Amino acid sequence: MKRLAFWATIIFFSMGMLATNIHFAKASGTVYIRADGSIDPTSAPISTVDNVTYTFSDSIYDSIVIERDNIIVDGANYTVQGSGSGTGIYLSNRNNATIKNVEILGFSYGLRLYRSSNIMLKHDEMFFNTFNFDVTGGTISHFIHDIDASNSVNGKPIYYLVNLRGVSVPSDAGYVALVNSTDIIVDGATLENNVQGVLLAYTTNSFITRNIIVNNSYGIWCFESYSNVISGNSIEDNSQAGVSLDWHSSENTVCVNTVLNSRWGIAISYSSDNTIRENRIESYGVNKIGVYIYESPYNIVYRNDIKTDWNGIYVFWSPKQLIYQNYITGNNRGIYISYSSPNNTILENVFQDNDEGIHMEHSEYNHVYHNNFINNTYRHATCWTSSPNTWDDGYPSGGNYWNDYNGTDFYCGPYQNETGSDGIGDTPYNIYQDNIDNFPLMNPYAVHDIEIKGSIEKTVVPEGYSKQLFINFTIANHGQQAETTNFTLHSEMLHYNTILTLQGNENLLLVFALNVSELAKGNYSISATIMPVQGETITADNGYTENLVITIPGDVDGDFDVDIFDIVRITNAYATKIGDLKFNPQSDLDGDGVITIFDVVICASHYGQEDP
Ligand SMILES: [Ca+2]
Ligand SMILES: [Ca+2]
Ligand SMILES: [Ca+2]
Ligand SMILES: [Ca+2]
Repeated sequence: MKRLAFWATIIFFSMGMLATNIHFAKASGTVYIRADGSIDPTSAPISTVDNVTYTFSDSIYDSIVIERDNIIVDGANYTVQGSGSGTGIYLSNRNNATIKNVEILGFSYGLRLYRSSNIMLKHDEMFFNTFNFDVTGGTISHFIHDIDASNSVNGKPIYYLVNLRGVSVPSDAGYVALVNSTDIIVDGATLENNVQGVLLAYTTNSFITRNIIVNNSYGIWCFESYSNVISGNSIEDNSQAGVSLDWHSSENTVCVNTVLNSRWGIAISYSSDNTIRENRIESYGVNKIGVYIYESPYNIVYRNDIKTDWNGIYVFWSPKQLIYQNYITGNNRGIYISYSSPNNTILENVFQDNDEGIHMEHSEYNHVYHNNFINNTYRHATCWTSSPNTWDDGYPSGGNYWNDYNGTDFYCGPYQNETGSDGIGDTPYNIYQDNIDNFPLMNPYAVHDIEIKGSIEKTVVPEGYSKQLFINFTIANHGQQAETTNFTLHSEMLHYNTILTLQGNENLLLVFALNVSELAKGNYSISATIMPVQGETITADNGYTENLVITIPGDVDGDFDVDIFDIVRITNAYATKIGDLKFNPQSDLDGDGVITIFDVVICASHYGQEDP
């Protein structure tokens, strides 16, 4: 099908505006620029006089493989054209090469840089390749290249950012790479037909949002990249992974994305402490996995909707995941825990209409409780392990709800021998072989979980700041029923305490205006808590703390001096306003909601001051 689609595209294209550029010439065989400088075959329309600069004298209708370092390949605006397979130009383990003025089309892969360093691309155009562009490697030098926006994929510029901080990628991007960079925003681009839609290598604190990322091999590929946020993207039909967090890519957050039809919706490999939340992940077809966790401990997966024809969540060689409040439906196996994946905690999920809810193999000390197992057609859970896992949380907390449990509830107590019902079945539920839920729930488990999120207007505030400083709290009830909690705000400026009642699934907004004008220079802490409600297990999200710095006017980064770094922060956010992703509230020194020359003036007028 793929191939047919490709030719349909080419035919359409050949009837179009660039028809004269298309020649279906017979493939001539792969052309090599050999390590010794020779061109193989010698009949290829490439010439060199110094074995350094290689210039095309005609188009080439097959692949080119470059085996020599320290060269310049000048396509002289000719094309390298394939017939639907192979790679246009391939550089593997090369150093210091320039490829310029060439059009590459009609291959599976247009231009690939594999474990190569110091490559310059100029005026190269890749189009109508299944995957136009690819950069892959294993060390930082494999990603340090000089590739500017004169290069394009499908007519859109490549933005290949190296060693940058605090910039936004233009939304007309066709391919985006962030290398050894921090504080970068990729917002609103449509990225398609590359090996990576977005490549992050050695990149931190960056924000990938509201992009459409389709028909790549990897929608977003993160390598040695941490503390990035991937949020609100539409990630579809990427053949390998929608999002891949690979090789020491830790502490990233992947949230509120739609991830459809990839082999692995979200893949985590050799990486820890990532958060995967509130995504819709669906894939249809054999061997498709919603969330794939491979050799990666301590990731948190929650409140996702996961629906695949194979494994909803596949945990392989990975201990200590926390998987909760996911809606896992219609999978072959809802969660598949395999090969030495101990100590995972699985709670408060719904497993419905899967062939199997949970399938465990060779993995011990997993703890599964407070889940709802409903109409899983083959079996609710299967467990092939040498010792059983734990399927309840003791008494009276209880185990799971199994919709085919047919026991009764006339008794209570840890031995279920005292008169009076307690919502827990009087006899254990036999899950599989030695695996037993000692305290099966008589009714579906009802989630009790409230959460607080806070956001303060600015965290670095000039001494004597005369405006009110606003702090917002959103308090969410993730359960279906009303909850009552005690809210407490602690700060130097204000102590506040109140009882709150939230209806099922309600979000409540609390706004406080703090007066900070009297505060002396220094560090202050603001914290807020909501008291856990009855039956609440997830309590890490019941508190908020933020550090507030009162400092010299003009000090943007809060280190108690006014220097060039403060000026740079202002200029990085220059001309932005509240609501813009690049807006930095710390840079808005006069607090008028816009970063203007007046903020620069304040900074400049205190320039050189430091404290103490
Ligand atoms: Ca009972
Ligand atoms: Ca909570
Ligand atoms: Ca400073
Ligand atoms: Ca301002």
